[in-house]
Amino acid sequence: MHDVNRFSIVDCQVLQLPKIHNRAGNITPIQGLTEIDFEIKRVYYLYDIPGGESRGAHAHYALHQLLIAASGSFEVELEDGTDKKTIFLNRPYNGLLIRPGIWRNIVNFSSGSICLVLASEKYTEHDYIRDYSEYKTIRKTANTL
Ligand code: T46
Repeated sequence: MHDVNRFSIVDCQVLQLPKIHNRAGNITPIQGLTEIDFEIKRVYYLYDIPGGESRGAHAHYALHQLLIAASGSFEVELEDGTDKKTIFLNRPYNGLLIRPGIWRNIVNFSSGSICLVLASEKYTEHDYIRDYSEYKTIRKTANTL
């Protein structure tokens, strides 16, 4: 059984991550099941994003993710089938938790920005819902049960 109908956008919050500072710069460590409530099975990052491009436009059945603006800034548009909200990320010590069943669109990347992602599962295309009308049907069905 997957978690696609378990979460709403209220469950997608910006976490304040640790920042260890000294005069030579900063370090932000993130450990699975410590700073975030899942084990990290995969790390990937989006970079060299051409101006005006967007990423995402899908939801996941089971994946939990933490998105970090490791450099620069971008906006994350979130939707749970009912409500929407937009989160602006521009600090490497903030991370946006995105839960299963949340449609996301990542837009307005600043030049040279890097979106670092920590994921709870290895990559599988079977975990994606890439069709928006299918997504709406899945969430609507859940809301009427
Ligand atoms: C998400 C946002 C933030 C892989 O082979 N392995 C991977 O781990 C990933 C993430 C992607 N891919 C392949 C699958 C596609 O052929 O890379 C290609 C582009 O993937 P996608 O169109 O899903 O990329 P984004 O940037 O739209 O979405 C990605 C993640 O897929 C998604 O989970 O939340 O970044």
